[in-house]
Amino acid sequence: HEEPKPWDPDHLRTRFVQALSEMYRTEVPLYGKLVDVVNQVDTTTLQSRGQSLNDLPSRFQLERHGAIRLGTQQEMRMISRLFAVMGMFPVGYYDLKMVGFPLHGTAFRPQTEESLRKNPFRVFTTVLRPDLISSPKVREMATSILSTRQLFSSRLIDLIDQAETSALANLTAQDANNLITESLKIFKWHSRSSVPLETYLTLKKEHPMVADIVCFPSAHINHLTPRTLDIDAVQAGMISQGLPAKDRIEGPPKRKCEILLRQTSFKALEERVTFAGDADHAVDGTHTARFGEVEQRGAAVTRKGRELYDALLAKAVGRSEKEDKDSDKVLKEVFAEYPDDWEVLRKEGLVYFRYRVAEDKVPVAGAHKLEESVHMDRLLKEGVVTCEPITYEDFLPFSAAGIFTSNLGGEKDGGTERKLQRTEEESKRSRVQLEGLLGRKIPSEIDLYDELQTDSVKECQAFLGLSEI
Ligand code: OOG
Ligand code: NI
Repeated sequence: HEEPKPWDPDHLRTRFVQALSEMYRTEVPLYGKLVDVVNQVDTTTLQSRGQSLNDLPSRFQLERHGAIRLGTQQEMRMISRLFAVMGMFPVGYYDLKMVGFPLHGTAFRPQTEESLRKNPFRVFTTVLRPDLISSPKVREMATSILSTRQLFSSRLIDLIDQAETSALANLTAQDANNLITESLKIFKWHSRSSVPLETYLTLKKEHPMVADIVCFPSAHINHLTPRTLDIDAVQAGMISQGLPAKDRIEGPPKRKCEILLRQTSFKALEERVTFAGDADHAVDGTHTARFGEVEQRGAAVTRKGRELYDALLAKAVGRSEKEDKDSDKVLKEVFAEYPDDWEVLRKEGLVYFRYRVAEDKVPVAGAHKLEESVHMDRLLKEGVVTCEPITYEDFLPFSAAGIFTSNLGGEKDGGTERKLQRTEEESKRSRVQLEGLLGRKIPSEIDLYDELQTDSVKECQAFLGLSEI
């Protein structure tokens, strides 16, 4: 067993999420409580399957996602360089204008199967789009305040520069420790706002997100989400422990074959903040931004599977608005149309699978040696190849909107449009802008799953010496 090198990106990522989780536990004690509920639920769930926590793949041990909101393009560029050092790269474009927020972004996460297996930590990272702030006065105010913010210490910038340019072997374990410590500062909560209360209120009136982004010296992480095996039980557990849970779970309804992502949260805390004033006239106030979230991850769906999901979700939303019925009941009814059997999901091309040769069955496979091509269905039937659904590693913007909205406490004033909008053409343009900023294409998550599936089929094909599967 070899010690990981201090600058191994997968190792750095794991150390970083461990440190972040510790920091967040002290900052938001309810997060610690939620993690405890998740551990209890997962232990019970596993017991009912005759298993224990140790039977889970190691990636489950500390599986988290976080979210941060940045203010400027420079900040976005720098964070992408930092995340790259930790083996996290942009995947998927999320245009939150679609759900009424003046932000867009991407998820930074590991992209390879191997890195994901070690630790799939991901950060949903958005950046403010001043062009979507409708009031010129507020836009000017926001950009001018942000122009002087220093999110990254000069020490951190040096370390990132070094990690990019010199051989990683030249960097010491101490440098790696410093990288973690300096990085945490970006995500840390500050109870002291960098602006006076009046400025805060003006920005908040425009959009609460704008105030959250602009008024603080850091990009405080606004939630750190654990993954659970049974989100319905966690929801019930949160309620019974008196955590201020949101009233429904976002995403698909409970199914036998879980797909995509189901999420719920507890309401954002109202936190004390001191606002800047003239030297001795600092003013106390509050800010609401940080909340708790938990998720259950299911299978990655294909484009066809995603279209079906989006269509059924829209149908369910439409119906429950019209009929004024319990939305979970409607969701369940509408999703009866979504096949709920792995073999059907596979054959209809709705879900992505990872195929593997069952090596102990290879003598049987030998029987196919001389054949040009064998259909996958036959290999699976004979047990020569096995398959398992690929886990969905990404996000669902409409679920995010549901969670955002439950945390905004129904505030509806302000000029920035908060209604759902169709913005496909525009989205394409803003995506290209973000790609320009990051200096790389943002792969679509679906293309990555597709590649994973295709590669796994090719591996089987090569192993079995077949010309085609
Ligand atoms: C981003 C929310 C997105 C999720 O789970 O969908 C997200 C934010 O609050 O800034 O984390
Ligand atoms: Ni989240």
